Amino acid sequence: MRPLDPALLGELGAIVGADQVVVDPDIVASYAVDWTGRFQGETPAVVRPGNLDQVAAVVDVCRGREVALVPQGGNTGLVGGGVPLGGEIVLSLRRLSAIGEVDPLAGQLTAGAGATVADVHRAATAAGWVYGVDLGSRDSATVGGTVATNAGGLHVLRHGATRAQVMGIEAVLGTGATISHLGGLVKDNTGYDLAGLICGSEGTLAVVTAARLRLVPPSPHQVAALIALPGPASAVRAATGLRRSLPELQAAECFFDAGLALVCETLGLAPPFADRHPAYLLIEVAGQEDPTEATAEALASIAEVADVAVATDPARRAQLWRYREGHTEAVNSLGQPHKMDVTLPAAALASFIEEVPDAVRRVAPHAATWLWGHVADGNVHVNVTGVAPRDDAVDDQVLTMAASFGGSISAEHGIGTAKRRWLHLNRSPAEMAAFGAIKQALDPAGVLNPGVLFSPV
Ligand code: S2G
Ligand code: ZN
Repeated sequence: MRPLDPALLGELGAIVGADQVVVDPDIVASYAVDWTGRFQGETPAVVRPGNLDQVAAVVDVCRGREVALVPQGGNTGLVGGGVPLGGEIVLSLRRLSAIGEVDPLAGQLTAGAGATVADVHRAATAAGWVYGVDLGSRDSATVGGTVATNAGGLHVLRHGATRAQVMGIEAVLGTGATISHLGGLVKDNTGYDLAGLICGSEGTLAVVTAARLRLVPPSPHQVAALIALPGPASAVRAATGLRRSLPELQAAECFFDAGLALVCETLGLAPPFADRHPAYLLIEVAGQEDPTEATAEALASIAEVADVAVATDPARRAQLWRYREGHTEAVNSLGQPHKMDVTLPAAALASFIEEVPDAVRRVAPHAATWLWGHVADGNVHVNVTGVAPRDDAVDDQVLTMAASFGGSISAEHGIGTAKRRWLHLNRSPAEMAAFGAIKQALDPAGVLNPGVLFSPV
């Protein structure tokens, strides 16, 4: 890796402090690879600003010198969108971790981009509220990263994805301009929704430095239930039925026999039931009153239930969730997976789940396919192991199949660099041209995450 131009190194050090411009190869290496290990880049330096003004100054210097930046939060991304695959400088937002006081009347807080989702949960809970986004990587995923990717997670069914929580944003645009609109007004129809645009733009238009987040009332009574079903179609039907009969349903997750067996084996867990079953649906119901009875009644109305486990106490609920949340770790133990996070129309979801393993085998006979996901969102996580990291034949097969079923090639993980060659399957030339016009307007020098969404010029 070519070292950074000494003049630029000096300018950056003058902005953030010499100790916050890291060039030691052993240290910067961890910022240059994603946590699955599949996307390995390199960077001449990691720059760690401590406040908004420093972020703006760094963007301005790099913009002026046309030096590319990859904004990075907790580095939990899964599509190669937060690591320097083109030798970019890494702009780490982890130091911007302050969280403001919870506004008790509005039920909102302002969090710095470097605060973790878990930090926001703690701040909200301490003030008698709840933050509506929750995901497995909560302890390392940051507010900035989850805003940049419009992260979904486990409670989209009840509270929406990150974009639905964002009431305002502070960010440095690729033009070098700073926008700060953090008032959090619930109704604010004053021109373009810049927060909504920047949310999900994957660091290609602006560097998110803070976000105003809405909070939701606590639901102190929670019940989890794991039900065994004869197959994907019954899991989809059950999820829809439970959505209708349980208004306080806040999670509906599905996984399947092979994945559960792998989780139990890898994590040393006793299986949930005496027998193995083709499909499993894990639900969570949460309300101000105890929902156990309503949940039991709703489950009793599902004819195909082969077995059921219901949990109210936190430890037992956590045990049931471990079967679901352990999938990522268990699949990773087999080696670097190819991760395809897709959304299907409800009517096509079950047939996609049933057909995708054979589709994978047609292009990779020795690969293994692992499926799980947020069934009420139509979101399936297709993980394939036993394929070389750079061999993207299975990616092509799965993403093309999802699009052919009327689905999206990215549900919640974004496009990053990994999926840009398939973006045309979901977006028309007119849409891509609009994307390009927006990119040109907000990042005219093309220095913000140049390899993400668009192929580098
Ligand atoms: C999930 C987490 C990351 C992955 O399990 O909901 O979004 O794909 C995923 O392993
Ligand atoms: Zn997910």
